[in-house]
Amino acid sequence: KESRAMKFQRQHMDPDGPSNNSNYCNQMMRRRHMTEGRCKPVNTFVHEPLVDVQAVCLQGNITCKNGQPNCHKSSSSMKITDCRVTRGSKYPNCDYRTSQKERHIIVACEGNPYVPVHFDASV
Ligand code: UM3
Repeated sequence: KESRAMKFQRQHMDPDGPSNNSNYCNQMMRRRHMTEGRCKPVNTFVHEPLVDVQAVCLQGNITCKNGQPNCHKSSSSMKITDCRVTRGSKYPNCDYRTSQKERHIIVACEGNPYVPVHFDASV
């Protein structure tokens, strides 16, 4: 079974990206299985080495949007791509807008080793 840590990597890690093309999200959201059953409305890919994203779990500790205490904000800004489903997108034809950004990321971490399991926000 897929662990929460592996699910985070599938949904949010793309260290070698982004290909700077407006179809990035349409392709990646499908390739990473986030368009099965429904179109996942919002999803962020991080274009930094896995070790650098895992290290965020040791950086500034903050409260998550859901009130849990285990969120962490990256001390540096990171290259990310936000994917947001378009108005007019109709399952199973999931259509996304691709936006490249440089932001501090906020992730929730769990376990031993203490690793990212959820992407909370970018700021
Ligand atoms: N989400 C992002 N980026 C944002 C905001 C939300 O990827 O800037 C995703 C993460 C959550 C989902 O999925 O929206 C619901 O909050 P996850 O827990 O599987 O990471």
